[in-house]
Amino acid sequence: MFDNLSKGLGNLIRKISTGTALDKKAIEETLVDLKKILLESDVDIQLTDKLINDIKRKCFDEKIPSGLTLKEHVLKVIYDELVKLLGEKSHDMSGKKRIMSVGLFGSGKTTTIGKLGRYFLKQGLKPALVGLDYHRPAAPQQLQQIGKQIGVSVYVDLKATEPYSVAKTALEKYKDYDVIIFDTAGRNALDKELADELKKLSEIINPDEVLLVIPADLGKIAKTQAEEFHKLVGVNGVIITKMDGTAKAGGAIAAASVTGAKVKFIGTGEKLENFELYNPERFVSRLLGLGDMETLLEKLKESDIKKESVERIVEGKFTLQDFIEQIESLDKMGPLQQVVGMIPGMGMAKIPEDLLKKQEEKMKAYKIIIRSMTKNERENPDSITQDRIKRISKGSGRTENEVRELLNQYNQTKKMMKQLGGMKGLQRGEFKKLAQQFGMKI
Ligand SMILES: Nc1nc2c(ncn2[C@@H]2O[C@H](COP(=O)(O)OP(=O)(O)OP(=O)(O)O)[C@@H](O)[C@H]2O)c(=O)[nH]1
Ligand SMILES: [Mg+2]
Repeated sequence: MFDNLSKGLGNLIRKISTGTALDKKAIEETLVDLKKILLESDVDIQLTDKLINDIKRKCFDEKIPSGLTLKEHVLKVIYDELVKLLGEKSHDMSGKKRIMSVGLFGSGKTTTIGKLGRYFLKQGLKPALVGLDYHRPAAPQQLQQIGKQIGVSVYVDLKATEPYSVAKTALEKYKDYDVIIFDTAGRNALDKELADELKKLSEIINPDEVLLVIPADLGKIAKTQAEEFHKLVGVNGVIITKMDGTAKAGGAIAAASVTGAKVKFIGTGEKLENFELYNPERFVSRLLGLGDMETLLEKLKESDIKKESVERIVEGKFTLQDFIEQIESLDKMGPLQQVVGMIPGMGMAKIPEDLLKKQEEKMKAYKIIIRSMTKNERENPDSITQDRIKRISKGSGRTENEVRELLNQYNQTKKMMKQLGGMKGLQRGEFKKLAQQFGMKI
């Protein structure tokens, strides 16, 4: 599925992650590749240019968020912008009772309605399907067949010549059902005949949701179609069908999204189970082929957790609890170094090597020691006397020297923090900025 787009983007991401240094030139080259990949997927040129410019601005002008390397930042920016291009949010269908499908000939409406019926059934709801296509011969029978396949009630009138009375009868018949899905007829184009029919049906049905069904191979043209149908009957959501077997899927989704229409589901094959709720984040992760991206996002979340302890550091308070948190996180990303790095003029500051180095054994020992301290001792390590050191050593099963070493490390770090806080040239504004980066309201 979405082979070309996925392969192209996957390669690009791999190139960034495994490549050596990432400088401005390398990022520019990457973006040239990205542009090519998007245009090949029939994403509109203006949308593509905007995306590339937004990525450039974020990569070159914005500060790298705490916890991320430049590479990770670039990956994250690309990921975010692609998600934005492809829809930003996912949307479910909860609480929608009367759903009307619209779309041109052969776009996949009837099949999609079967898929939707199956989807609601799986949600534990009681759906019904209503056939309103009395234009194309055998359309009602097609829907009946689909209903049988999924075990959902279908109402059609095989003798009907127009859809309006059928719609009225169905509304009455299924008034106690959870969801009623109406299958309308298609035409070659959104001509007057189709427009009149849909308008009239929309008045009778008074739908909670009008779903436009668009085949993915339309690519960027999907935009015009979405706009036209929206003007006519007010489209709430779009379903992009036939995502399988076209290189234009990305273009169609982007085009539909840009009209403000929400892509709600995607059809990924002829079978009724080839259907999924559309989630742009998951979709982009899949396109990019990322286990990596998930790890990256997790990492971002982790760096959020450290807000409080950084806040205390900035305030000049720094307890043993913070200390152990910092040591633990060094393992992952070294926030101490970053805190230092973000302070103007301190980018190159050297923090004692053995504090920054990953020292798993020592860390374990420190944790055990800190755990066997009282709360007061943890918060006021200066109060720890020789006697207490003895007791802590006994309680934790570590040597007195180790306890002293821990206290030394802590004091060194605290001193360093103080120095940083009192450094000349460290303007309040900049400090404020630093604090705000950690989400603090100052
Ligand atoms: N590969 C693939 N084929 C699909 C998908 N959805 C629908 N189709 C096929 O597209 C063709 C048209 O589907 P229909 O559901 O009949 O389309 P329609 O919009 O109801 O067509 P009309 O009622 O004639 O306007 C059928 O052969 C379907 O099997 C999909 O997601 N992937
Ligand atoms: Mg049909």
